Amino acid sequence: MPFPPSQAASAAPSTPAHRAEPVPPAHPVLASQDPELAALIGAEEALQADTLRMIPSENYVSAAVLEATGTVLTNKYSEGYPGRRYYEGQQNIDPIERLAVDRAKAVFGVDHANVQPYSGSPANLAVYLAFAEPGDTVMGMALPMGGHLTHGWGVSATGKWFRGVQYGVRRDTGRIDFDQVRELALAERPKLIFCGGTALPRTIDFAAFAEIARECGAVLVADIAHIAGLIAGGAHPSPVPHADVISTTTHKTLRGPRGAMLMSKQEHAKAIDKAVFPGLQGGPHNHTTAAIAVALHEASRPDFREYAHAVVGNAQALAAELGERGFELVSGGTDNHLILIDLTPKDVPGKVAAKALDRAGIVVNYNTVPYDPRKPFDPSGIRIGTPSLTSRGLSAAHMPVVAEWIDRAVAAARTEDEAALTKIRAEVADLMRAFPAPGLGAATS
Ligand code: DSN
Repeated sequence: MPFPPSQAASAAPSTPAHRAEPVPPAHPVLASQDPELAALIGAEEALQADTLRMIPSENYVSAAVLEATGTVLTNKYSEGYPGRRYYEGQQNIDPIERLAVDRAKAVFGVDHANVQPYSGSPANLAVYLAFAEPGDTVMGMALPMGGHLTHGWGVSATGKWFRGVQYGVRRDTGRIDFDQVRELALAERPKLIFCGGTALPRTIDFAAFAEIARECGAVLVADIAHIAGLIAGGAHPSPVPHADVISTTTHKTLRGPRGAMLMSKQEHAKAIDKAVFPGLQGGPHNHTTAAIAVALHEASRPDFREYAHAVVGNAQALAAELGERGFELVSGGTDNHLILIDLTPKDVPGKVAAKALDRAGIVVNYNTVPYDPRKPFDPSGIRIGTPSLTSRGLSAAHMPVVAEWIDRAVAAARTEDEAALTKIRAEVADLMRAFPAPGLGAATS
């Protein structure tokens, strides 16, 4: 579901490009004091308003989340935790952090929540610090299979300082190979097993991972960064009570500010807190903490459940349309918010397609596909998702035209038809004008 009207920026016009009146600047103080920067922010607002944003890890936050992010809370140092700080003047900060923690516990049904990690990678690093020693074996999904850098991949600190062993998906189904996960886990006895990732279009079987982790004595970490909003909205099964630790960013499907949280069973609470501060970080970003609290409040409402289900419904409708147009979808479709497309049969490399789609006003990222013969910087696929367009109110009824645009843009990429891309861009902007972006101000378009 789109944001209710009260959550969209009140100044957001429905047809901004057609206004005759001069548009007042969205950030008047910034515009007068630093026009160069204000112009860049204004241009980004216009870009986010006019384009079809389909990077599955992106979204639009509400005006309320945006407001909380831009507050005086950024002025304050608060090393420590509520009631146990190393700085004075925490009269307002402590209740703000407690609110965020309590809301996280309620939304996800967990014993413990830490809302201080700066983002997903530091959150995951804190998990290593809490449960492993340098050189220990850890296990996660290989990055080119859909995992994440911080799940022990070689170029990341987690793969340099720990011994990463990596599982993947089956070549025939594109789904996680649980026989391999189990064999590897029992042979290698990792301290940590990560499940979750960045390019997994299918439901994660947390119970199956938990059984394997139990068998080999590992701590199971569910990295739900991509699907946190779907879980909060009941559109994906929860890792509770299967995972020992849950790691998530707050800015993807959860629709909060750029930040992260670690959640756990009570027995791990102390270890997690100690690892985040003082183990890894200094003062928390209080403006982010406040905005996380706002986002969690929004995520607890019935309309968020509708939104989460609509994200999945839109992705499935789009996958079906793309399938009919001959696109090869990894695993054959999607259960969640993202679709991974292998463009090999379309004879267009992922990067070429992503850049052409960008010129057509459809913003995606190029991505490796499982068993990709091409290099990560020039892979075979693109990754697309529906969180942002769902936040703007697009429904399954719009997915045929979205699929058609993608199809036409990929064909234009192959034939280097710039005019076709320009035409699609105009059509995209036209549709997006009817769906004002939540959170964006008066300077859009
Ligand atoms: N960069 C994020 C993504 O796009 O999936 C993961 O950290």
